[in-house]
Amino acid sequence: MPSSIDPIDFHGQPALSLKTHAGASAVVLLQGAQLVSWSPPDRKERIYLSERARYDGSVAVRGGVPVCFPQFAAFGPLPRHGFVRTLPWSVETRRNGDDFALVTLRCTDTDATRALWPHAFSAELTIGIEESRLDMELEIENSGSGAFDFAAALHTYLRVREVEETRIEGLYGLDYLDSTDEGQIRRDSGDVLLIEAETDRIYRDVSRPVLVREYDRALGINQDGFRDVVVWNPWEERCAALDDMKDADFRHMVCVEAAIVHTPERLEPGASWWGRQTLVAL
Ligand code: TA6
Repeated sequence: MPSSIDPIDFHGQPALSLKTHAGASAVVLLQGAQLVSWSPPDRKERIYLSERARYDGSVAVRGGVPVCFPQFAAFGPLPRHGFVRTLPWSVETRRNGDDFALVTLRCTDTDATRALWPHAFSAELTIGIEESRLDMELEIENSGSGAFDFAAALHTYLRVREVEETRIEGLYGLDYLDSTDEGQIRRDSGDVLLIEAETDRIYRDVSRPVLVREYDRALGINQDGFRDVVVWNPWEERCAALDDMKDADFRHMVCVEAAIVHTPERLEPGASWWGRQTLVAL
């Protein structure tokens, strides 16, 4: 079977199903251009998606890879994580060859977005799968007549078998903002990050790959253009307070996000920026 890209219905929402000859697959919702599933050729799912996620368009789907833009979290006056994660995106490009499948989705400003944030922009997300690799590239263009500043993230929810047995490597010596402790700036001093409590860290200026190791598999994560890495797990209490996540699900996920948060990016009229996150199943 050659690789393919097909429109599907995913919990009542329009989506695209990508498959490669080698057996890798991915599903991308048109709402938010949100990737909700990715498995490499071993067909083992690598992305966490909540069984209680809501698909009525009123909130972002819990899990997958929400796109955050032009604001991250509650660092500003806009809705949490900005507004593009709940907007309908259009399909711009689909390409597939023997061993890859790639789609580009796009969204632009509307009357509703300009009422919240008075700027003209276009956002394009290109998602590609090939062998054991997933690439997600976000491009933002300033299509208006004034400069703007923005924050952005690919808020990647990874599926792990048991979060307490997961080791995150590559963040040693880096400064991070600790959102669980009033935004204190701290320095990571362990060679491995273990998730054993609520964790919400925004690491600054990350230029090395991050490795997420489980006992019998690992995931390499690389990023370009994005400067920061966010690591999030809500742990027991906060997870129980989320009505779109099962109480015990904090054990089976950890977010490792490619982000621009510490220093927002400035875009002059006509200019564009891009950032990419690459996941490689090992
Ligand atoms: O990226 C971490 C974070 O900003 C956390 O603070 C946490 O709240 C999470 O994102 C999820 O945010 P959401 O608005 O999707 O519930």
